[in-house]
Amino acid sequence: MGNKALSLIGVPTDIGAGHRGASMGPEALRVANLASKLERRGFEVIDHGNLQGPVNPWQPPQDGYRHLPQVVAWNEAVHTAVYTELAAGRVPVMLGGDHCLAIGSISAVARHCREQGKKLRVLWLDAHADFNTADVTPSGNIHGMPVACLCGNGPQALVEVGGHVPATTPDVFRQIGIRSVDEGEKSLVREAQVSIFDMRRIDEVGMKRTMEEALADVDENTHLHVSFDVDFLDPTIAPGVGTTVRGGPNYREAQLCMEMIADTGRVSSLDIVELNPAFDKRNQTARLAVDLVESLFGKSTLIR
Ligand code: B3U
Ligand code: MN
Ligand code: MN
Repeated sequence: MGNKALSLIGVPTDIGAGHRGASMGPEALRVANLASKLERRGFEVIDHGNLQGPVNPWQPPQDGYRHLPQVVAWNEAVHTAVYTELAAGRVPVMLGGDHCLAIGSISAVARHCREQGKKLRVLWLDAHADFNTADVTPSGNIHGMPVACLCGNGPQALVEVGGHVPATTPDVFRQIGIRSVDEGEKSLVREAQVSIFDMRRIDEVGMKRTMEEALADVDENTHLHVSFDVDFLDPTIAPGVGTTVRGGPNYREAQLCMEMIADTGRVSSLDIVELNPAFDKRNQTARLAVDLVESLFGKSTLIR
């Protein structure tokens, strides 16, 4: 891990989600001692506190989207904050918040990479592909749409966050742990040729080979962004999310996944999203997320 300067950015919103409560995620991660645990690992951590944005009006979808203007406002704030930290040479760590915030964070990372001549890779750890559009979404919830929006397939106001359209392209993504893709969404990911390492693939070849393949073309010039949706994890170990999907990676598989990402030494930005304390028990999912993020930043159980 090259860059040891981390900036925590709280994004306390559930504006894109189907359940209330992810807005409490940032505080749950702080209560689970994220900052001090990373400091103990030799990182310099600045906690910038929480971004602010519109409250959740809890309305039904309009034209296929729930809370579109509010989602835009949150993501503009995220984009600015992330771009500022990257420009200052720091590693932004988003404390979410629902997964719609990835529109702001990844558009900022992509902008930074364009300006710096870096190659962008996004590891999307999730049970879901988050590639829905207004036409195919079963819910209107924008946390099911960020990857599509980032690739230019979404409402103009969201596709334009950060100013460059599209913010990025499907080939930068490597999706891992996927096991819930809606019918219409399946055709879209197929058409866009998104690289998906789904749970069947992980079951068949194991997490080691999966991660070797997902990380194959990461090189010296790569900016690696990790978008960690906590529902990636099996619900038996991570109940504190709004949309649990059974059959996710277990503790050891998740640890190996994080350790292999850490081994690249290229992690340069991170989203921790969809943690929902309203569904959690004694903050156990937040503590697990912190444990895994420590591994992502180089904590190793190996004796070498
Ligand atoms: N694909 C479904 C469910 C969903 C997506 N992301 C989450 N849930 N967390 C949808 O509503 O788009
Ligand atoms: Mn997600
Ligand atoms: Mn998900």
